[in-house]
Amino acid sequence: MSFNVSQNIPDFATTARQAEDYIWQRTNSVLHSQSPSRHGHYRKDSDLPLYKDKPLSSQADSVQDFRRKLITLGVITGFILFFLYRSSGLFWFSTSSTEIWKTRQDLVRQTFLDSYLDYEAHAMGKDIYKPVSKQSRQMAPNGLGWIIVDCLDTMMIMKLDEPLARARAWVSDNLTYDQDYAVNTFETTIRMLGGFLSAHYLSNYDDLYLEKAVDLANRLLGAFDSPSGIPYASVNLRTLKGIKSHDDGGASSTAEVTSLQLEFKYLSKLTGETLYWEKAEKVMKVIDDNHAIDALVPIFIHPDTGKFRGQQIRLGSRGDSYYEYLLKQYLQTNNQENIYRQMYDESMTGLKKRLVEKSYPNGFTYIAELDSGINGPTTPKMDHLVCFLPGNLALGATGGYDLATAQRTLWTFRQAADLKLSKELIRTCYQMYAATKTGIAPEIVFFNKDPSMSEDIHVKFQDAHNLQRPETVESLFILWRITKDPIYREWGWTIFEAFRKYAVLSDGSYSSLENVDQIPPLSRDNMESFWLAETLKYFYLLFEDDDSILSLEQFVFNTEAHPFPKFNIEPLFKTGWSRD
Ligand code: DMJ
Repeated sequence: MSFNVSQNIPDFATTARQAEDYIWQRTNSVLHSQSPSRHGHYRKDSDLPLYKDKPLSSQADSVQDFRRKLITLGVITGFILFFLYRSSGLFWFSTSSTEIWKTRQDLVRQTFLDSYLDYEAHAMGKDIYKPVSKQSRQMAPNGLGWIIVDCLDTMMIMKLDEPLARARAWVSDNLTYDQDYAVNTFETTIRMLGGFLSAHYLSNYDDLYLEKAVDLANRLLGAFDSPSGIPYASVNLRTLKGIKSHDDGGASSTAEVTSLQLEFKYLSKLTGETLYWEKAEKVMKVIDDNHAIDALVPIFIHPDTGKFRGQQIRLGSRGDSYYEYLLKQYLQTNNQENIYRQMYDESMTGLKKRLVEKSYPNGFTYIAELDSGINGPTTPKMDHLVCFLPGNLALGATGGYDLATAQRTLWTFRQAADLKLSKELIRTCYQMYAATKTGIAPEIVFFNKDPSMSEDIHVKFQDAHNLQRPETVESLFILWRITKDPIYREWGWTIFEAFRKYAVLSDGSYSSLENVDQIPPLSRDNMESFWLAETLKYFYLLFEDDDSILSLEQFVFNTEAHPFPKFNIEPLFKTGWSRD
Protein backbone atom coordinates (compact mmCIF):
# COMPACT_ATOMS: atom_id res chain seq x y z
CA MET A 1 0.00 0.00 0.00
CA SER A 2 1.33 3.39 -0.88
CA PHE A 3 -0.15 6.38 0.92
CA ASN A 4 -1.41 8.96 -1.49
CA VAL A 5 -2.31 12.04 0.48
CA SER A 6 -1.70 14.57 -2.24
CA GLN A 7 -3.72 13.89 -5.32
CA ASN A 8 -1.77 16.62 -7.10
CA ILE A 9 1.45 14.76 -7.24
CA PRO A 10 1.98 13.93 -10.90
CA ASP A 11 2.96 10.48 -11.93
CA PHE A 12 6.25 10.61 -13.76
CA ALA A 13 5.24 8.20 -16.50
CA THR A 14 1.95 10.01 -16.93
CA THR A 15 3.74 13.29 -17.37
CA ALA A 16 6.01 11.80 -20.01
CA ARG A 17 3.05 10.19 -21.76
CA GLN A 18 1.10 13.44 -21.74
CA ALA A 19 4.06 15.22 -23.24
CA GLU A 20 4.27 12.55 -25.92
CA ASP A 21 0.58 12.90 -26.74
CA TYR A 22 1.01 16.61 -26.92
CA ILE A 23 3.87 16.28 -29.42
CA TRP A 24 1.79 13.92 -31.55
CA GLN A 25 -1.12 16.34 -31.55
CA ARG A 26 1.18 19.21 -32.45
CA THR A 27 2.83 17.14 -35.15
CA ASN A 28 -0.47 16.13 -36.68
CA SER A 29 -1.88 19.61 -36.52
CA VAL A 30 1.23 21.00 -38.21
CA LEU A 31 1.07 18.39 -40.94
CA HIS A 32 -2.66 18.74 -41.39
CA SER A 33 -2.57 22.50 -41.47
CA GLN A 34 -0.33 22.55 -44.55
CA SER A 35 -1.95 24.54 -47.29
CA PRO A 36 -2.82 22.42 -50.22
CA SER A 37 -0.07 22.85 -52.74
CA ARG A 38 -0.84 23.61 -56.29
CA HIS A 39 0.03 20.02 -56.90
CA GLY A 40 -2.47 18.97 -54.32
CA HIS A 41 -0.39 16.04 -53.19
CA TYR A 42 -0.39 17.05 -49.48
CA ARG A 43 -4.16 16.94 -49.47
CA LYS A 44 -5.08 13.47 -48.46
CA ASP A 45 -8.69 14.59 -48.17
CA SER A 46 -8.72 16.07 -51.64
CA ASP A 47 -11.27 14.81 -54.11
CA LEU A 48 -8.63 14.97 -56.78
CA PRO A 49 -6.50 11.94 -57.34
CA LEU A 50 -2.85 12.47 -56.45
CA TYR A 51 -0.78 14.22 -59.12
CA LYS A 52 -3.96 14.81 -61.08
CA ASP A 53 -3.13 18.45 -61.71
CA LYS A 54 0.63 18.07 -61.95
CA PRO A 55 2.08 19.44 -65.20
CA LEU A 56 3.56 16.57 -67.03
CA SER A 57 6.99 17.89 -67.80
CA SER A 58 8.00 20.63 -65.44
CA GLN A 59 11.70 20.22 -64.63
CA ALA A 60 11.66 22.94 -61.93
CA ASP A 61 8.63 21.47 -60.27
CA SER A 62 10.11 18.04 -60.16
CA VAL A 63 13.29 19.39 -58.49
CA GLN A 64 11.15 21.25 -55.97
CA ASP A 65 9.11 18.17 -55.48
CA PHE A 66 12.20 16.12 -54.80
CA ARG A 67 13.35 18.70 -52.24
CA ARG A 68 10.00 18.62 -50.52
CA LYS A 69 10.06 14.86 -50.35
CA LEU A 70 13.54 15.01 -48.90
CA ILE A 71 12.41 17.51 -46.25
CA THR A 72 9.34 15.46 -45.42
CA LEU A 73 11.46 12.34 -45.13
CA GLY A 74 13.90 14.24 -42.92
CA VAL A 75 11.09 15.48 -40.67
CA ILE A 76 9.58 12.01 -40.35
CA THR A 77 12.98 10.43 -39.66
CA GLY A 78 13.62 13.15 -37.10
CA PHE A 79 10.38 12.33 -35.30
CA ILE A 80 11.07 8.62 -35.36
CA LEU A 81 14.55 9.16 -33.89
CA PHE A 82 13.09 11.55 -31.39
CA PHE A 83 10.54 9.04 -30.13
CA LEU A 84 13.12 6.27 -30.03
CA TYR A 85 15.30 8.55 -27.95
CA ARG A 86 12.46 9.37 -25.66
CA SER A 87 11.39 5.82 -25.16
CA SER A 88 14.93 5.04 -23.98
CA GLY A 89 14.13 7.15 -20.91
CA LEU A 90 16.08 10.23 -21.94
CA PHE A 91 13.40 12.80 -22.50
CA TRP A 92 15.16 16.10 -22.06
CA PHE A 93 13.73 17.53 -25.27
CA SER A 94 10.11 17.14 -24.36
CA THR A 95 10.11 18.00 -20.68
CA SER A 96 11.96 21.02 -19.40
CA SER A 97 14.63 20.57 -16.79
CA THR A 98 12.49 22.50 -14.30
CA GLU A 99 9.59 20.07 -14.80
CA ILE A 100 11.84 17.06 -14.41
CA TRP A 101 13.31 18.24 -11.13
CA LYS A 102 9.91 19.30 -9.86
CA THR A 103 8.59 15.83 -10.61
CA ARG A 104 11.57 14.26 -8.88
CA GLN A 105 11.10 16.55 -5.91
CA ASP A 106 7.45 15.50 -5.73
CA LEU A 107 8.63 11.89 -5.57
CA VAL A 108 10.79 12.76 -2.56
CA ARG A 109 7.79 14.35 -0.91
CA GLN A 110 5.71 11.26 -1.64
CA THR A 111 8.46 9.06 -0.22
CA PHE A 112 8.46 11.13 2.96
CA LEU A 113 4.70 10.65 3.21
CA ASP A 114 4.96 6.91 2.57
CA SER A 115 7.42 6.63 5.45
CA TYR A 116 5.89 9.11 7.86
CA LEU A 117 2.25 8.12 7.47
CA ASP A 118 3.19 4.49 8.01
CA TYR A 119 4.90 5.58 11.24
CA GLU A 120 1.89 7.69 12.18
CA ALA A 121 -0.52 4.82 11.55
CA HIS A 122 1.40 2.27 13.61
CA ALA A 123 3.52 4.12 16.14
CA MET A 124 2.51 7.77 16.47
CA GLY A 125 4.50 9.33 19.32
CA LYS A 126 6.86 6.41 19.80
CA ASP A 127 10.61 7.04 19.78
CA ILE A 128 11.70 3.85 18.05
CA TYR A 129 9.89 2.37 15.08
CA LYS A 130 10.37 -0.90 13.20
CA PRO A 131 8.60 -0.59 9.86
CA VAL A 132 8.73 -4.29 8.94
CA SER A 133 7.16 -5.71 12.11
CA LYS A 134 5.31 -2.45 12.88
CA GLN A 135 6.65 -2.73 16.43
CA SER A 136 7.53 0.40 18.35
CA ARG A 137 8.67 1.54 21.78
CA GLN A 138 9.64 4.57 23.81
CA MET A 139 13.14 5.50 24.87
CA ALA A 140 12.02 7.44 27.97
CA PRO A 141 8.92 6.30 29.95
CA ASN A 142 6.60 8.79 28.22
CA GLY A 143 8.57 9.25 25.07
CA LEU A 144 10.80 12.04 23.83
CA GLY A 145 9.10 12.85 20.56
CA TRP A 146 12.21 11.45 18.90
CA ILE A 147 10.80 10.94 15.41
CA ILE A 148 8.10 13.61 15.39
CA VAL A 149 10.20 16.52 16.66
CA ASP A 150 13.10 15.63 14.40
CA CYS A 151 11.00 15.96 11.25
CA LEU A 152 8.69 18.90 12.06
CA ASP A 153 10.76 21.22 9.90
CA THR A 154 10.88 18.74 7.00
CA MET A 155 7.09 18.79 6.97
CA MET A 156 7.17 22.59 6.98
CA ILE A 157 9.64 22.71 4.10
CA MET A 158 7.60 20.17 2.11
CA LYS A 159 4.36 21.98 3.00
CA LEU A 160 2.71 18.88 4.46
CA ASP A 161 0.16 20.84 6.45
CA GLU A 162 -2.12 18.03 7.63
CA PRO A 163 0.41 15.65 9.16
CA LEU A 164 2.22 18.70 10.50
CA ALA A 165 -0.93 19.86 12.33
CA ARG A 166 -1.31 16.42 13.88
CA ALA A 167 2.37 16.40 14.89
CA ARG A 168 2.04 19.81 16.50
CA ALA A 169 -1.05 18.67 18.39
CA TRP A 170 0.85 15.61 19.62
CA VAL A 171 3.70 17.81 20.87
CA SER A 172 1.27 20.18 22.54
CA ASP A 173 -0.88 17.49 24.19
CA ASN A 174 1.59 14.73 25.02
CA LEU A 175 5.19 15.80 25.18
CA THR A 176 6.87 16.54 28.50
CA TYR A 177 10.55 16.33 29.29
CA ASP A 178 9.94 16.15 33.03
CA GLN A 179 10.90 12.49 33.17
CA ASP A 180 13.30 10.58 35.38
CA TYR A 181 15.39 9.38 32.49
CA ALA A 182 18.97 9.91 31.26
CA VAL A 183 19.24 10.99 27.65
CA ASN A 184 22.29 11.25 25.41
CA THR A 185 23.30 14.91 25.64
CA PHE A 186 24.41 15.26 22.02
CA GLU A 187 21.66 13.30 20.27
CA THR A 188 18.96 15.05 22.26
CA THR A 189 20.47 18.44 21.51
CA ILE A 190 20.93 18.02 17.76
CA ARG A 191 17.63 16.22 17.14
CA MET A 192 15.16 17.60 19.71
CA LEU A 193 16.52 21.02 20.61
CA GLY A 194 17.63 21.56 17.01
CA GLY A 195 14.26 20.33 15.74
CA PHE A 196 12.30 22.73 17.97
CA LEU A 197 14.48 25.69 17.09
CA SER A 198 14.13 25.34 13.34
CA ALA A 199 10.43 24.51 13.69
CA HIS A 200 10.06 27.72 15.68
CA TYR A 201 11.74 29.73 12.95
CA LEU A 202 10.00 28.08 10.00
CA SER A 203 6.56 28.26 11.63
CA ASN A 204 6.94 32.01 11.85
CA TYR A 205 7.86 31.86 15.52
CA ASP A 206 5.29 29.48 16.96
CA ASP A 207 5.71 29.90 20.75
CA LEU A 208 4.98 26.25 21.47
CA TYR A 209 8.25 25.18 19.87
CA LEU A 210 10.33 27.81 21.65
CA GLU A 211 8.80 26.91 25.01
CA LYS A 212 9.66 23.26 24.47
CA ALA A 213 13.16 24.23 23.37
CA VAL A 214 13.77 26.33 26.47
CA ASP A 215 12.40 23.68 28.83
CA LEU A 216 14.55 20.99 27.23
CA ALA A 217 17.69 23.15 27.07
CA ASN A 218 17.38 24.00 30.78
CA ARG A 219 17.40 20.29 31.55
CA LEU A 220 20.30 19.56 29.18
CA LEU A 221 22.38 22.30 30.83
CA GLY A 222 22.93 19.87 33.73
CA ALA A 223 25.28 17.92 31.46
CA PHE A 224 27.74 20.85 31.41
CA ASP A 225 28.21 20.80 35.20
CA SER A 226 31.51 18.95 35.13
CA PRO A 227 34.85 20.08 36.64
CA SER A 228 36.16 21.01 33.19
CA GLY A 229 32.98 22.31 31.57
CA ILE A 230 33.11 19.45 29.05
CA PRO A 231 29.59 17.99 29.09
CA TYR A 232 28.91 14.49 30.30
CA ALA A 233 27.73 11.98 27.73
CA SER A 234 24.26 11.80 29.32
CA VAL A 235 22.02 13.83 31.58
CA ASN A 236 18.95 12.97 33.65
CA LEU A 237 16.07 15.13 32.43
CA ARG A 238 14.44 15.40 35.87
CA THR A 239 17.37 15.56 38.27
CA LEU A 240 19.52 17.53 35.77
CA LYS A 241 22.46 15.39 36.84
CA GLY A 242 25.16 14.75 34.27
CA ILE A 243 26.17 11.11 33.84
CA LYS A 244 29.50 9.83 32.56
CA SER A 245 29.61 7.41 29.68
CA HIS A 246 29.49 3.80 30.90
CA ASP A 247 32.19 2.97 28.36
CA ASP A 248 35.43 4.60 27.30
CA GLY A 249 36.57 5.20 30.88
CA GLY A 250 33.78 7.72 31.40
CA ALA A 251 35.04 9.94 28.59
CA SER A 252 32.66 11.81 26.32
CA SER A 253 32.96 11.76 22.51
CA THR A 254 34.83 14.75 21.16
CA ALA A 255 32.36 15.27 18.31
CA GLU A 256 29.45 15.07 20.75
CA VAL A 257 30.67 17.76 23.15
CA THR A 258 31.62 20.09 20.31
CA SER A 259 28.38 19.74 18.38
CA LEU A 260 26.02 21.48 20.78
CA GLN A 261 27.18 25.02 20.12
CA LEU A 262 24.97 26.05 17.18
CA GLU A 263 21.86 25.02 19.09
CA PHE A 264 22.70 26.64 22.44
CA LYS A 265 23.99 29.82 20.82
CA TYR A 266 20.88 30.23 18.66
CA LEU A 267 18.77 29.70 21.77
CA SER A 268 20.73 32.51 23.44
CA LYS A 269 20.00 34.72 20.49
CA LEU A 270 16.27 33.92 20.67
CA THR A 271 15.92 34.33 24.42
CA GLY A 272 18.61 36.90 25.22
CA GLU A 273 19.88 34.48 27.88
CA THR A 274 23.69 34.37 27.73
CA LEU A 275 24.10 31.29 29.92
CA TYR A 276 23.46 28.90 27.02
CA TRP A 277 26.08 30.73 24.98
CA GLU A 278 28.69 30.67 27.72
CA LYS A 279 28.29 26.99 28.60
CA ALA A 280 28.54 25.90 24.98
CA GLU A 281 31.42 28.21 24.15
CA LYS A 282 33.51 27.14 27.15
CA VAL A 283 33.86 23.67 25.62
CA MET A 284 35.72 25.13 22.65
CA LYS A 285 38.36 26.71 24.86
CA VAL A 286 38.93 23.46 26.78
CA ILE A 287 39.40 21.59 23.50
CA ASP A 288 41.74 24.22 22.10
CA ASP A 289 43.84 24.25 25.27
CA ASN A 290 44.81 20.65 24.52
CA HIS A 291 46.88 21.92 21.56
CA ALA A 292 46.23 18.92 19.35
CA ILE A 293 49.05 18.36 16.87
CA ASP A 294 48.04 19.58 13.42
CA ALA A 295 44.66 20.45 14.91
CA LEU A 296 43.45 16.85 14.54
CA VAL A 297 41.74 15.84 17.77
CA PRO A 298 41.47 12.43 19.47
CA ILE A 299 37.88 11.19 19.56
CA PHE A 300 37.41 11.05 23.36
CA ILE A 301 37.75 13.67 26.08
CA HIS A 302 37.38 13.43 29.87
CA PRO A 303 34.76 15.72 31.42
CA ASP A 304 36.67 15.64 34.73
CA THR A 305 40.00 16.88 33.42
CA GLY A 306 39.23 18.35 30.02
CA LYS A 307 42.07 16.22 28.57
CA PHE A 308 41.82 13.95 25.57
CA ARG A 309 41.56 10.24 26.21
CA GLY A 310 43.49 7.90 23.92
CA GLN A 311 45.02 8.84 20.62
CA GLN A 312 42.55 7.60 18.05
CA ILE A 313 41.80 10.20 15.37
CA ARG A 314 39.17 10.00 12.66
CA LEU A 315 36.67 12.08 10.75
CA GLY A 316 34.03 9.36 11.12
CA SER A 317 32.04 8.46 14.22
CA ARG A 318 32.90 10.50 17.34
CA GLY A 319 35.15 12.85 15.37
CA ASP A 320 33.06 14.11 12.45
CA SER A 321 30.98 17.05 13.57
CA TYR A 322 33.81 18.62 15.62
CA TYR A 323 35.22 19.82 12.29
CA GLU A 324 31.75 20.62 10.95
CA TYR A 325 30.88 22.89 13.89
CA LEU A 326 34.21 24.73 13.80
CA LEU A 327 33.23 26.07 10.39
CA LYS A 328 29.55 26.46 11.15
CA GLN A 329 30.12 28.46 14.34
CA TYR A 330 32.09 30.90 12.23
CA LEU A 331 29.30 31.04 9.64
CA GLN A 332 26.50 31.21 12.20
CA THR A 333 27.53 34.63 13.49
CA ASN A 334 28.10 36.07 10.03
CA ASN A 335 31.85 35.39 9.96
CA GLN A 336 32.40 37.59 13.02
CA GLU A 337 34.16 35.02 15.22
CA ASN A 338 37.42 34.50 13.44
CA ILE A 339 38.71 32.19 16.14
CA TYR A 340 36.64 29.33 14.72
CA ARG A 341 37.76 30.04 11.17
CA GLN A 342 41.38 29.75 12.34
CA MET A 343 40.70 26.47 14.12
CA TYR A 344 38.85 25.11 11.11
CA ASP A 345 41.56 26.11 8.64
CA GLU A 346 44.26 24.62 10.86
CA SER A 347 42.40 21.33 11.08
CA MET A 348 41.84 21.15 7.33
CA THR A 349 45.55 21.79 6.81
CA GLY A 350 46.29 18.94 9.24
CA LEU A 351 43.79 16.73 7.43
CA LYS A 352 45.42 17.33 4.05
CA LYS A 353 48.85 16.66 5.51
CA ARG A 354 47.98 13.50 7.44
CA LEU A 355 44.79 11.84 6.31
CA VAL A 356 44.17 12.36 2.60
CA GLU A 357 45.07 9.28 0.55
CA LYS A 358 44.23 7.74 -2.83
CA SER A 359 43.15 4.21 -3.61
CA TYR A 360 44.27 1.79 -6.34
CA PRO A 361 43.59 1.37 -9.18
CA ASN A 362 41.20 4.29 -9.76
CA GLY A 363 42.74 6.88 -7.48
CA PHE A 364 39.68 7.60 -5.35
CA THR A 365 40.55 10.22 -2.74
CA TYR A 366 39.57 9.15 0.78
CA ILE A 367 40.11 10.20 4.39
CA ALA A 368 42.11 7.62 6.35
CA GLU A 369 42.04 7.05 10.11
CA LEU A 370 44.81 7.19 12.69
CA ASP A 371 44.13 4.37 15.14
CA SER A 372 47.28 4.80 17.19
CA GLY A 373 47.72 8.51 17.21
CA ILE A 374 48.93 11.34 15.06
CA ASN A 375 52.32 9.76 14.35
CA GLY A 376 51.05 6.22 13.80
CA PRO A 377 50.24 4.50 10.52
CA THR A 378 46.99 5.28 8.69
CA THR A 379 44.15 2.82 8.27
CA PRO A 380 42.33 3.05 4.90
CA LYS A 381 38.90 2.84 6.52
CA MET A 382 36.19 5.41 5.91
CA ASP A 383 32.77 5.59 7.55
CA HIS A 384 29.86 6.82 5.46
CA LEU A 385 29.66 9.51 8.14
CA VAL A 386 32.81 11.10 6.64
CA CYS A 387 30.79 12.02 3.56
CA PHE A 388 29.65 15.19 5.34
CA LEU A 389 33.15 16.49 4.60
CA PRO A 390 32.89 17.27 0.85
CA GLY A 391 29.92 19.54 1.57
CA ASN A 392 31.67 21.12 4.52
CA LEU A 393 34.82 21.82 2.50
CA ALA A 394 32.77 23.46 -0.25
CA LEU A 395 30.89 25.51 2.32
CA GLY A 396 34.18 26.58 3.86
CA ALA A 397 35.64 27.49 0.47
CA THR A 398 32.85 29.86 -0.56
CA GLY A 399 31.16 30.70 2.75
CA GLY A 400 27.88 29.41 1.29
CA TYR A 401 28.01 31.73 -1.75
CA ASP A 402 27.83 30.32 -5.24
CA LEU A 403 31.20 29.80 -6.81
CA ALA A 404 31.03 32.72 -9.24
CA THR A 405 30.22 35.16 -6.44
CA ALA A 406 32.91 33.75 -4.16
CA GLN A 407 35.50 33.95 -6.92
CA ARG A 408 34.60 37.57 -7.64
CA THR A 409 35.47 38.72 -4.13
CA LEU A 410 38.60 36.88 -3.04
CA TRP A 411 39.73 33.48 -4.25
CA THR A 412 42.81 32.16 -2.52
CA PHE A 413 44.89 29.09 -3.13
CA ARG A 414 43.41 27.59 0.04
CA GLN A 415 39.83 28.06 -1.17
CA ALA A 416 40.66 26.50 -4.53
CA ALA A 417 42.42 23.57 -2.85
CA ASP A 418 39.52 22.98 -0.44
CA LEU A 419 37.02 22.96 -3.28
CA LYS A 420 39.18 20.59 -5.31
CA LEU A 421 39.42 18.18 -2.37
CA SER A 422 35.67 18.52 -1.84
CA LYS A 423 35.00 17.46 -5.44
CA GLU A 424 37.38 14.53 -5.22
CA LEU A 425 35.78 13.33 -2.00
CA ILE A 426 32.20 13.55 -3.21
CA ARG A 427 33.21 11.45 -6.21
CA THR A 428 34.49 8.84 -3.74
CA CYS A 429 31.31 9.02 -1.66
CA TYR A 430 29.25 8.50 -4.81
CA GLN A 431 31.45 5.51 -5.69
CA MET A 432 30.65 4.02 -2.28
CA TYR A 433 27.06 3.79 -3.57
CA ALA A 434 27.88 2.85 -7.17
CA ALA A 435 30.16 0.00 -6.07
CA THR A 436 27.40 -2.09 -4.46
CA LYS A 437 24.76 -4.31 -6.03
CA THR A 438 21.89 -2.22 -4.69
CA GLY A 439 23.52 1.13 -5.49
CA ILE A 440 23.26 1.99 -1.78
CA ALA A 441 26.39 2.65 0.27
CA PRO A 442 27.40 0.49 3.23
CA GLU A 443 28.10 1.91 6.68
CA ILE A 444 31.88 1.52 6.37
CA VAL A 445 34.29 0.82 3.51
CA PHE A 446 37.99 0.01 3.25
CA PHE A 447 40.08 1.37 0.39
CA ASN A 448 42.73 -0.57 -1.42
CA LYS A 449 46.34 0.60 -1.02
CA ASP A 450 47.86 -2.31 -2.91
CA PRO A 451 48.75 -1.48 -6.55
CA SER A 452 48.47 -5.15 -7.53
CA MET A 453 44.78 -5.39 -6.55
CA SER A 454 41.96 -4.58 -8.94
CA GLU A 455 39.17 -3.28 -6.66
CA ASP A 456 39.33 0.13 -4.97
CA ILE A 457 36.59 -0.49 -2.42
CA HIS A 458 36.20 -3.42 -0.06
CA VAL A 459 33.29 -3.93 2.34
CA LYS A 460 33.45 -6.22 5.36
CA PHE A 461 30.39 -8.34 6.01
CA GLN A 462 29.73 -6.68 9.39
CA ASP A 463 29.86 -3.22 7.77
CA ALA A 464 27.55 -3.94 4.83
CA HIS A 465 24.36 -2.51 6.37
CA ASN A 466 22.82 0.86 5.53
CA LEU A 467 20.93 3.08 7.96
CA GLN A 468 19.60 5.49 5.30
CA ARG A 469 22.16 8.04 6.40
CA PRO A 470 22.20 11.57 4.97
CA GLU A 471 25.86 12.59 4.63
CA THR A 472 26.38 11.99 0.91
CA VAL A 473 23.14 13.65 -0.17
CA GLU A 474 23.88 16.51 2.24
CA SER A 475 27.20 17.09 0.45
CA LEU A 476 25.57 16.71 -2.97
CA PHE A 477 23.05 19.39 -2.01
CA ILE A 478 25.76 21.81 -0.90
CA LEU A 479 27.95 21.14 -3.94
CA TRP A 480 25.00 21.58 -6.29
CA ARG A 481 24.07 24.90 -4.71
CA ILE A 482 27.65 26.14 -4.83
CA THR A 483 28.94 24.86 -8.17
CA LYS A 484 25.72 24.34 -10.17
CA ASP A 485 27.37 21.33 -11.78
CA PRO A 486 24.38 19.13 -12.77
CA ILE A 487 26.33 15.95 -12.06
CA TYR A 488 25.64 16.38 -8.34
CA ARG A 489 21.90 16.37 -8.90
CA GLU A 490 22.14 13.39 -11.24
CA TRP A 491 24.16 11.43 -8.67
CA GLY A 492 21.56 12.36 -6.07
CA TRP A 493 18.78 11.13 -8.33
CA THR A 494 20.58 7.82 -8.92
CA ILE A 495 21.00 7.32 -5.17
CA PHE A 496 17.39 8.27 -4.51
CA GLU A 497 16.20 5.75 -7.09
CA ALA A 498 18.27 3.06 -5.40
CA PHE A 499 16.58 3.83 -2.06
CA ARG A 500 13.18 3.74 -3.73
CA LYS A 501 13.97 0.40 -5.26
CA TYR A 502 15.70 -1.43 -2.43
CA ALA A 503 14.82 0.27 0.86
CA VAL A 504 11.09 0.16 0.14
CA LEU A 505 8.90 -2.48 1.79
CA SER A 506 5.95 -4.26 0.23
CA ASP A 507 3.51 -1.85 1.88
CA GLY A 508 5.34 1.23 0.56
CA SER A 509 7.11 2.18 3.78
CA TYR A 510 10.92 2.29 4.08
CA SER A 511 13.51 0.53 6.19
CA SER A 512 17.25 0.32 6.79
CA LEU A 513 19.05 -2.56 5.05
CA GLU A 514 21.08 -5.46 6.45
CA ASN A 515 23.34 -5.89 3.44
CA VAL A 516 23.66 -3.53 0.49
CA ASP A 517 25.37 -6.19 -1.61
CA GLN A 518 22.52 -8.64 -1.56
CA ILE A 519 19.58 -8.66 -3.98
CA PRO A 520 16.88 -8.71 -2.94
CA PRO A 521 18.26 -7.03 0.18
CA LEU A 522 17.17 -8.06 3.65
CA SER A 523 15.50 -5.27 5.63
CA ARG A 524 16.88 -4.36 9.03
CA ASP A 525 13.44 -3.53 10.47
CA ASN A 526 14.51 -0.09 11.57
CA MET A 527 13.82 3.50 10.57
CA GLU A 528 16.14 6.14 11.97
CA SER A 529 14.64 9.57 12.60
CA PHE A 530 17.32 11.11 10.37
CA TRP A 531 15.81 9.38 7.32
CA LEU A 532 12.92 11.83 7.67
CA ALA A 533 14.81 14.70 9.27
CA GLU A 534 17.89 14.74 7.08
CA THR A 535 18.13 12.34 4.15
CA LEU A 536 14.77 13.10 2.56
CA LYS A 537 15.04 16.81 3.41
CA TYR A 538 18.38 17.06 1.62
CA PHE A 539 17.05 15.13 -1.39
CA TYR A 540 14.12 17.53 -1.51
CA LEU A 541 16.38 20.58 -1.37
CA LEU A 542 18.80 19.08 -3.90
CA PHE A 543 15.96 18.80 -6.41
CA GLU A 544 14.69 22.32 -5.63
CA ASP A 545 15.40 24.85 -8.39
CA ASP A 546 15.04 27.93 -6.21
CA ASP A 547 18.32 28.59 -4.37
CA SER A 548 16.72 31.28 -2.24
CA ILE A 549 14.86 28.57 -0.30
CA LEU A 550 16.99 28.09 2.80
CA SER A 551 19.85 29.88 1.09
CA LEU A 552 23.27 28.80 2.27
CA GLU A 553 24.18 32.47 2.43
CA GLN A 554 21.61 33.05 5.14
CA PHE A 555 21.25 29.75 7.00
CA VAL A 556 23.44 27.21 8.71
CA PHE A 557 22.16 23.65 9.00
CA ASN A 558 22.96 21.94 12.27
CA THR A 559 24.43 18.47 12.08
CA GLU A 560 20.91 16.99 12.05
CA ALA A 561 19.89 19.15 9.03
CA HIS A 562 17.89 21.65 11.08
CA PRO A 563 18.33 25.11 9.51
CA PHE A 564 18.97 28.15 11.72
CA PRO A 565 19.22 31.69 10.40
CA LYS A 566 22.63 33.33 10.70
CA PHE A 567 22.80 36.36 13.00
CA ASN A 568 25.15 39.13 14.11
CA ILE A 569 27.08 38.57 17.31
CA GLU A 570 26.76 42.20 18.40
CA PRO A 571 25.40 43.72 20.56
CA LEU A 572 24.31 40.87 22.84
CA PHE A 573 27.21 38.47 22.61
CA LYS A 574 30.95 38.29 22.17
CA THR A 575 33.48 35.55 21.78
CA GLY A 576 34.26 35.02 25.44
CA TRP A 577 37.64 33.38 25.07
CA SER A 578 40.92 33.68 23.27
CA ARG A 579 43.51 31.15 22.24
CA ASP A 580 46.59 30.53 24.38
C1 DMJ B 1 22.82 12.22 12.52
O1 DMJ B 1 22.26 12.09 13.75
C2 DMJ B 1 23.71 13.42 12.44
O2 DMJ B 1 23.90 13.77 11.12
C3 DMJ B 1 25.03 13.21 13.11
O3 DMJ B 1 25.88 14.29 12.95
C4 DMJ B 1 25.70 12.00 12.56
N1 DMJ B 1 24.85 10.86 12.60
C5 DMJ B 1 23.50 10.96 12.13
C6 DMJ B 1 23.29 10.70 10.68
O4 DMJ B 1 24.10 9.79 10.10
